[in-house]
Amino acid sequence: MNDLVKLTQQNEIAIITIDNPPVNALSPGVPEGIVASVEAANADPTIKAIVLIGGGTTFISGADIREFGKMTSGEKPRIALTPKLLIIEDSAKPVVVAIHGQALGGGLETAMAGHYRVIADTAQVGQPEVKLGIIPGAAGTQRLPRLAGVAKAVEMCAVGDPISAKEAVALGIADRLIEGDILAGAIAFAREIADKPVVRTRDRNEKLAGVDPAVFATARDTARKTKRGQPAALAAIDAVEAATKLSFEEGCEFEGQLFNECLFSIESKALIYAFFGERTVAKIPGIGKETATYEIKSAAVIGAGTMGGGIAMNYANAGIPVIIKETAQDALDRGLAVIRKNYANSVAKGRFSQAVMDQRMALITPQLTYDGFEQVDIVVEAVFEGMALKKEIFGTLDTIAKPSCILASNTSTLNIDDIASATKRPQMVIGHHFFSPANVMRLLEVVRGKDTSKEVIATSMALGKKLKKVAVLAGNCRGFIGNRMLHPYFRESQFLIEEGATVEEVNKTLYDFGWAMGPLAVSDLAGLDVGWRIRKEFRHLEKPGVRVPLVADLLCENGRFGQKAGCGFSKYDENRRPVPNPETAAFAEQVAREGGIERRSISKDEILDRCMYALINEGAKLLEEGIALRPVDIDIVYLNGYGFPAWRGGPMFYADTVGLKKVLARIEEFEAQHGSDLWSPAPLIKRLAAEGKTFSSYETQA
Ligand code: 3H9
Repeated sequence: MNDLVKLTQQNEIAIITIDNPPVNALSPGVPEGIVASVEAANADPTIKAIVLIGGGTTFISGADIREFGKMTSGEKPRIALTPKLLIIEDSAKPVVVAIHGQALGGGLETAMAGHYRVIADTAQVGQPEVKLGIIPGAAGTQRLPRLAGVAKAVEMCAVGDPISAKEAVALGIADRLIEGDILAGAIAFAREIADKPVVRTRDRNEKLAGVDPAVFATARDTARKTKRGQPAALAAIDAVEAATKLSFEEGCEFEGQLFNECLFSIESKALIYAFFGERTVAKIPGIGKETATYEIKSAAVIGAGTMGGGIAMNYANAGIPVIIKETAQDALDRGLAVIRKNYANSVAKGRFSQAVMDQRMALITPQLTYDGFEQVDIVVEAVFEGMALKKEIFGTLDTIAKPSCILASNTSTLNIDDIASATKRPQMVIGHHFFSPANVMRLLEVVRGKDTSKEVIATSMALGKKLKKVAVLAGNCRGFIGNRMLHPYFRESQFLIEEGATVEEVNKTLYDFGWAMGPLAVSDLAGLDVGWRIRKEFRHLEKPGVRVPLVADLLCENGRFGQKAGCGFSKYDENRRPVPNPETAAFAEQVAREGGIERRSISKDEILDRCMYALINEGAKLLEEGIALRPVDIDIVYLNGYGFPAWRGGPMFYADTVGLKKVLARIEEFEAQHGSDLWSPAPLIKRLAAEGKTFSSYETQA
């Protein structure tokens, strides 16, 4: 029919195949090709039924997301998919949709416009639009409740997670589960139903009646909590509710209005930016697809603490056998017990079976020696942050590991080149900075040293994907991307309490902005002693006369190490709920008194700007230094490792939405008040602001 959609025939069955790799998105030409094929099949008297299928590995992954930006910029009119789907649904000959891989968003909407759906047992279907800050825009909110029932449609449209083929059949979204060849199964099904009268999904109203209004109220409550700041979730619920109150046509009209409002929102722009950003960070300038990679078939982790155990789980989850080494039996036993407990929790929650847990546990070999290290393809060191110990370990590894073995350190702050200097193969040494809990958090900072080879970097990025992480490449500096930026952000949060803000005000302001937790709450959770230990190690680098935050140190000196001690910036009750800690206020007053700091009441705006602009200013410096390749790398680090709200796109995207001129003006105000050592504006911000540009216009210098 066109380059993207082919019409072929097997006896009395027409086969429409979408051929738009890699994921058969509904790019311009695809919906038109499907419609033209349906019309041609209807006009052909030899055809009795139609099969619609995706070529390659999947059905349709949804609308072409790249088109949305063109629509909001006015370059293109809004995609009008709904009327095209009506033509499919109005086909006089039955349309059987064959789903393999994924039917997502517009893909599921297209499938639901068919009269029947058969589904491969490994396939998934879903309405993930809410994750892009929009709602289904091609009658998904109207047809899905007619097939799956209202409660499930609300959940699928407001939460956005896909469901399995089995569940799709159980719910009535699909009519038959196919094991084996999906096309053959679809053709056989089409022959069975070819002579039956067609029933349009939009006429199937049985599941819309008698819905308990609590379904919508509960979903709205959940959405307000779990999708804070994201109006699309509430809009999706409104649109599904409309299906129970309005005719199909009116419901589609209402859905269309809400879709438009969402599409033009800043939240949607941010989430779409984040979607493509996750894929952009995998592309490293100068390290193309032609770069050779090492095969990683086995691994070893040194250290069975929280990080080491979590890292070992990642390897086992990916089916890679992993040795986990400790120095003492009791530490090894403790580490293994934690791993076992984590897996058992997942089994109890139904995430996977006991058999899967057994397989994963069997891939983990606990031991106290370096036996077998000569065979593994990668070693990840995850011992505590001390340079001397790390160097000793890397020196030992250098004598044991095979030449092609990658030597990775999970350090969060230490210099990778210094660690590499303990070996005779610095080209094989790299940072693999996982985030706690390492079996849960998606971010992996891959830190390149000055001698790390391209092949080792390419292997690390590919390995990240295999371990189901979002791998972001960072340069070597203290704290790399994430923790280096966090330093001034945390600094300001403490300065604010020294100057008169309360812990609760600081935490709430940043939480209300959208962060998963306020900065002082994060410090308490991570453990104040961690930073205290690092500060002691780096004290010699502090510039005399420059103000440093002191409250956390005072808390640590008094054993207030944060949540684990029941007390840090806040106190924690038996349910780990924070309550104000009067000691913190007293320490803050003491620091202010001794340091000649004036105490005053501080506005929410100042709290937000001081913390956010400290973060952004440091991010700009990282770009200038080449530590971060592109603003999007910083944003993806913050979205996946630090609880930054995805619907704000990340710190650098947020700065663009504020406007760099405004950001710069505020940084200059803070510089005047607090001095250039703390607040000198990044030259990059000055330059971009002067040129009227944004971070998104920044071209990598790599
Ligand atoms: C929608 O449908 C709205 C409707 O209601 C209609 C309104 C009118 N568009 O992720 P991968 C690219 S909204 C354009 O690495 P995987 C992706 O950027 C949409 N491009 O593969 C990448 O490009 P590159 C609702 C897309 O196997 C390449 O394909 N649908 C799209 O790990 C490979 O992707 C969704 O939200 C797209 N829709 O995962 C689904 N999808 O190679 C979004 C992918 O240049 N997609 N690309 O970097 C996904 O969740 C995953 O891509 C998928 C495959 C699970 C499909």
